[in-house]
Amino acid sequence: MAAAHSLSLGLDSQNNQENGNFPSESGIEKVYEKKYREILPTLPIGKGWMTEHIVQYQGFWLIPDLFLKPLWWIHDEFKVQPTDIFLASAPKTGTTWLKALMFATINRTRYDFSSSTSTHPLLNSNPHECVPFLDTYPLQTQETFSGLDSLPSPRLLATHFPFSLLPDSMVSSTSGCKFVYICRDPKDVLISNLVFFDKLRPQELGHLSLQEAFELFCQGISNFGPYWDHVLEYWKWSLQNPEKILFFKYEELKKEPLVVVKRLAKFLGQPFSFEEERNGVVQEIIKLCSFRNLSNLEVNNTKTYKFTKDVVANNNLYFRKGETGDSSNHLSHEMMEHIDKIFQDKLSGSGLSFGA
Ligand code: PAP
Repeated sequence: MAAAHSLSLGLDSQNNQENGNFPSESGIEKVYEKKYREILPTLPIGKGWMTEHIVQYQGFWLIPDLFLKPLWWIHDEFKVQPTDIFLASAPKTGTTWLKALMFATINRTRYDFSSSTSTHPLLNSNPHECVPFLDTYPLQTQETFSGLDSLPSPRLLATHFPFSLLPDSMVSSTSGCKFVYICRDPKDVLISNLVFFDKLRPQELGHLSLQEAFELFCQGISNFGPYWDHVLEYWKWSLQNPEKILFFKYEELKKEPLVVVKRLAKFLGQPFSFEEERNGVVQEIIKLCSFRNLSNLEVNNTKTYKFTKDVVANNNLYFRKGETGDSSNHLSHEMMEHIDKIFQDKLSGSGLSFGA
């Protein structure tokens, strides 16, 4: 996979600097420029899904100019608070849905969400507005991490970074903070990734075909992939630290949302009271965060969600079908079997499996 590297592959951070992708006052572009230029040429290159190329950094595939400097910055500058709650996930596994559910659950006494005059943020904002991504925060907001200090406690933050790339300050058992991880059947993850990133892929790069995406995915080359390693690392961590990380599948949430949301609230230290359950609060939260409700939001334009500095995501981008098993409408029987086989092998002996 490794290939002759060139800084003229659209990965040139000089462009970012000129585009002002990083907060100028932080000096991040200067602080990490030397390191970036030294490390970049040493990294294996693979075909990108949204960009021309992605690089393999410490075992995982990342879009370098979007994620390398921010990763280093997180390590050096991000100050964890013991009450922080992190949503961790690989892309297209249910992050948006879980962001909404966690935000609604944690803030259920703060915002009224059932009356017709409700001003609940989830009624006019994309869930990505309500729960920021740590990974892209500096790029999206042009702010330093101190901007996150104004979030009410507990802060809800999200990351697509794999477990092994996170700083000790976040994952150490003494840090106090908690993690919730969601994963999803790899076949559906592949299709959801392909459709999503194809929409963000610059026209001049042409489309990524289903066959290409399938082959890349099976080689582990996807954003924040290999997907199996992303899942396995968090899975193993959850077995060792069940009080620190709650691990579940998108499919479980689809099948039994009531059970999962109650488990979530309990894990986050805010279990639903008997009265709340009797009054249907859990059902209200599930309804507020349903695919139907979130995908039909009249998102407040003044708070349009930025995917990166240049890409302003519209609300619909994050809602396609929201079903389990849709990949069978796209993948051949052989492709599905092949992916199932890879994941059976990779997850073998771990106690985790995806329904084949
Ligand atoms: P992200 O990594 O860009 O944040 P993420 O939210 O993890 O994406 O995944 C998007 C998937 O979740 C989409 O799946 P699909 O492509 O198979 O349709 C999206 O439709 C689905 N999704 C988003 N919101 C919901 C929801 N409320 N209920 C069920 N599925 C949802």
